[in-house]
This record gives sequence, C-alpha cells and structure tokens, in this order.
Amino acid sequence: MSCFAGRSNDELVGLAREHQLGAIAEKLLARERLSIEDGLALYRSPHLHVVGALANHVRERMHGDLAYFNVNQHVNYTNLCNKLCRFCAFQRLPGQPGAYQMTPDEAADKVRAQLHEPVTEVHMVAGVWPKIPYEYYLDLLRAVKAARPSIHIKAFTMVELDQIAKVAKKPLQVVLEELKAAGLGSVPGGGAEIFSERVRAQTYHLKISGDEWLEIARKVHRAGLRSNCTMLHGHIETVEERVEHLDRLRRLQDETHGFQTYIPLSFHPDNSEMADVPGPTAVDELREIALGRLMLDNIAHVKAYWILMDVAIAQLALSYGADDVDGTVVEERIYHDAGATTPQQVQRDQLVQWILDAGRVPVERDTLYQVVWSADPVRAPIGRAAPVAAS
Ligand code: V47
Repeated sequence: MSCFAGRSNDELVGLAREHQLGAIAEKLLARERLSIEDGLALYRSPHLHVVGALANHVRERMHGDLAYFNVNQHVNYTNLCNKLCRFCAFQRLPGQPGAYQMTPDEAADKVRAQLHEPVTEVHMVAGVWPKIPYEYYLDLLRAVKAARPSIHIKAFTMVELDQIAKVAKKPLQVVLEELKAAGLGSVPGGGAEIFSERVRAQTYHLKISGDEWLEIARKVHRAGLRSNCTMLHGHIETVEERVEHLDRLRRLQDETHGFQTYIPLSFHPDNSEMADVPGPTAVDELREIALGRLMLDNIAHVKAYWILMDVAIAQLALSYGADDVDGTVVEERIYHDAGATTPQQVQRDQLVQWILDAGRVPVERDTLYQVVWSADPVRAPIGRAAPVAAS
C-alpha cells in the first residue's frame, strides 16, 4: 500500500487547498489537462508531499497498485562518440583509455552469456561514431537476434538514428524499415536531454536539437515503432525549461501516441566536464517523477530507473507517480562511468522483493507491456496488455 493511500477525493482536494494547490487538484479530479502555469506551480511548491499525493492519485487511477518491471540486459556497443556532451562520462575518442567498440559478434556474446536467464529485452545504445558503417548496425541487430531469437531489441536513441540515416545516405523512413527487418523492435528514450536551445548551446551543442529529436521520434512512431522519452534534469536547466520540455513531449504524444514510458534522468556529475554541478537531490528526483505523471496525461507509464535513482528512492517513487522500475539490466555502463553507486545488475527475485517492500504488486512485463508474470493474475492477467490508456 502506498504511503498516500486511503485518502478520499475530498480529503485530497482539502489537503491541496491548504497548500495552495486546490485548483490543480480539482482539475486532476476532473481529468483536465494541466497548463504550463500549473506545471510551474507544482515545481515551485515547497510541499512535495502534496505534489506527491496528487501524482499518486493519478498513478493509482491508471494502474492501481501494480508496479511493472522487466527482465532485460543492457549492451552499450561502443563508447566512441563525437558529440562531446559536457555532462557525459561515458564517451571516448579513439585512443583514449577505455575506448571500445564491440563487433556484432561480441555484442551477441553478451546476449548469449545470459541465455540461462529469462531475459526478454536487450536495451542497446551507445555513442555516435560516424566511421561506423551502416552495415554494422544491421549486422548488430541480426547477430543479437540470431543469438536469442525470442529477444525484443530496444535500440538506438533518436541521436543514433540520426547518425545511422546519415551514414546510410538514405531517408530515415527507409532506414527504419531496414532496421526493423533486421530485428529492431522499439526505440529507447535517451538523447532528448532538455529541449532548451539555451542549455544545448552551453552543454551539448554538437547533438541534434530538440526539434530534430522530436521530428525523428515522430518518424519512428509513424513507422509503427513504439519509443520511450526522457528528460535529463538536475544540471543547469530552469523549471521553465523543464515544463516546456514536458509540454513538447505531451504535444507530440497527442499527435502520434507512440510514447510508452517517460523516464526522468537525474544528472550524475562524476567524471564529466560538469563535475562541479551538484546534481539533483532525492527530493528533486521525486518531484520529477511526480511532475512527469501529472503533466504527461497522455503517456501511460512513468519509470523510476533504479540504477540512477538508488533503490530506496526508486521504491519511494512508486508512491510519487511512478509505476515502473526498469529491469534487471545486467551490465550498466553510462551511469556507472558517471559515479552511480548502485549495483550494475539485479536478480529478478530481488527486483520483485524491492517492489513488494515498497507496498506495490510486482508485474513482469515485456517491452511492449504484455504481462509475462504477475503477483496478482486477477488484476494483471498473464498474456494481457497492461493499460496504455491516458489518465
Ligand atoms: O541519452 C548520459 C543520459 C541517457 C549522463 O528508454 C546521463 O527505457 C545523467 O536514455 N548523468 C541514456 N544522464 C539512458 C537512457 C535510458 C535509461 C533507462 C531506460 C531507458 C528506456 C532509457 O542517459 C543518455 C543521456 O540522456 N546520460 N550521461 C549523466 N552523466
């Protein structure tokens, strides 16, 4: 049971009124969309517990007390990257210590090494390196699929897709069809950072712009692929820029309905050029989860990625708007290069226990939210699709 459970609608509105959030609570109960001004008020409210109670209300209206996870593994096929983002500790140039690029077969070996585990998804993302030929990406997908034919490949951020289409010298729509034929099943949410041009100019000016990220996501969704979406927070962005980012995701979702899950990504400063920035606190992380749930009324799932939030905060986030914690992961590099102190992987049973300890009902899903296993097969029947409806 959530720490906010057991409150009637009237009590929730009463609590919100006492803390100057009454009008927002009324809108939420009437299922009305929150405005940019509402988003700003929620970011600026000193009463995190009230913001959390509102987000939890919406989360429980959508998902009850179910909490989703999957059995997945990450494969970061190269850390070679020419984008030189100042927040990133993972990127390398050729010849730098630790630089690597896996062959397709080496990536497939990582998948073969987990054949004894019930892995349903491989999450494959990496740096952007223009010398990698187009055939490499197709071979990578084919090799992983050959290693484990049942696996769902969630791969290539919008930033990588931009580079892949450039090196292929083909329109993205054609490239997406070829990647799908080679095994691509869906697209992860990374690389969006924060859409503000101000922040991009100071922090990742070589990366595609927010407009370009959204346009590629539009094409991905039109190609029939689902994707996730993210926001990198806790660096130099303002609350106005965060609300604008969420609103732009929401507007694209109105158009395509292609986003499955929103994941706020907390900035990890260690070993990056921005090591002097303190990064977000636990309070900031919980607020981002809550704001995601409250503003993104048309995206079904909000993920508390335990690898970057720490397990205890991810557990708490399940009562602040999140309904998903990602998966077993197996070998995480991006956040561990940036100082994450969480384990690099977790066993499935441990993940189930973390969710139970947080007072939620664990449900194993596949990448597209079909229920694989459920602690409550009546409310979340195996084989059925988890809700993907709006709030
Ligand atoms: O694109 C890189 C971010 C992203 C740092 O779709 C950093 O299910 C914080 O997108 N501090 C990759 N963030 C991770 C990602 C993701 C993770 C889990 C699940 C899903 C999903 C997607 O991480 C990058 C970049 O935006 N990032 N370095 C850093 N130092």
